[in-house]
Amino acid sequence: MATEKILVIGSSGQIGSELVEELRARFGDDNVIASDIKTPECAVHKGPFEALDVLYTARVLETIKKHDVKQIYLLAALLSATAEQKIKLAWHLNMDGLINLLEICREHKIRLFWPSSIAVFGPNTPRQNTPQYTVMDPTTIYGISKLAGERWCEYYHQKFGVDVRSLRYPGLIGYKSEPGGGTTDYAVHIFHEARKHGSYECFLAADTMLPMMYMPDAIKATIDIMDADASKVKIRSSYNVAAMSFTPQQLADEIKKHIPNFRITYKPDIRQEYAASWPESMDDSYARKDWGWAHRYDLAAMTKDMLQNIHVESPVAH
Ligand code: NAD
Ligand code: AKB
Repeated sequence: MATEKILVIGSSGQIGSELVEELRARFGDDNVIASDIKTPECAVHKGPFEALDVLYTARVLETIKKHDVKQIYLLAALLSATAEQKIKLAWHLNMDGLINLLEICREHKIRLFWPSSIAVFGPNTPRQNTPQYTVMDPTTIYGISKLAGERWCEYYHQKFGVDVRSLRYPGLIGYKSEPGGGTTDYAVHIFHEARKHGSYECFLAADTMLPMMYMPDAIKATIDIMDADASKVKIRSSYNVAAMSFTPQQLADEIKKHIPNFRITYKPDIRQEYAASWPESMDDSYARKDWGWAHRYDLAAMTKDMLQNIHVESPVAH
């Protein structure tokens, strides 16, 4: 049977650039169409690329038809910190982008992956071992758009049978790509600054515990849920997935095991407020039970791998 054609929308971003690389390794370069409003800088994009604005429905449809696309990963969005600065654009992109795609996937029977976030939770959510089903009262426009998006996904699945699959990603950490304007970005920047300057000024407070995941695990979770038998994907809003939780201080202590003179200082900014409303750790037992989710990297393994792969000349540093 021929491999289904896959379209990744938002492929030049932190997740997209690594997801495209892995999808192409698994399914072949020509079967994975990268697309973004921004031209890719990454050498990874050796296969097909389409310049595409997800809000321009006619162009999305033209691309789908041109390549006979059967699966879409929709990654185009504004993340928490950027979204707070551009609330109307964030709502427009994060909501209308999704709704356009749900409608297209309904009409053309396309399987859709759309990521949610730990930002769907809020100050009245239990913060430790946050359950799959619990109070959700997000305080950021990003979190509000993700929560509304989850409801749209479930609605389109229930009413129209759209095969939409979703994960509530925690903060994602990787060395290959730059994070795109989120609150958890410190956990990437810290490694580049540690290598480059031996020090880092953190925009979150020392004891801010957040759920995090190493990018190889996030990519694996994403492809695993898309490849799972439909009967196993029982939750069509979005699944909690987890790997590790740590504070900036704990991450700095782990980095010091490799770079003993590393120094961290703290200057919390507005992002501290967003982080303080999010979970500290997540209960992901539904994902583990339903479709076999399992993470590989904990704090020690992730830190070791990040530092092995980041060199002084690596481009990501803030
Ligand atoms: P990113 O900002 O790095 O990448 C988003 C990409 O979308 C960018 O390349 C951007 O150019 C593109 N884009 C923006 N507007 C577009 C448009 N109109 N049309 C087409 N492309 C457009 O974000 P990311 O970190 O890769 O996140 C991808 C998804 O995962 C988002 O939905 C985000 O909310 C979600 N997520 C990410 C994290 C994380 O830690 N990175 C955590 C939770 C959820
Ligand atoms: C952000 O910080 O905005 C993202 C997320 C947790 O959704 N990394």
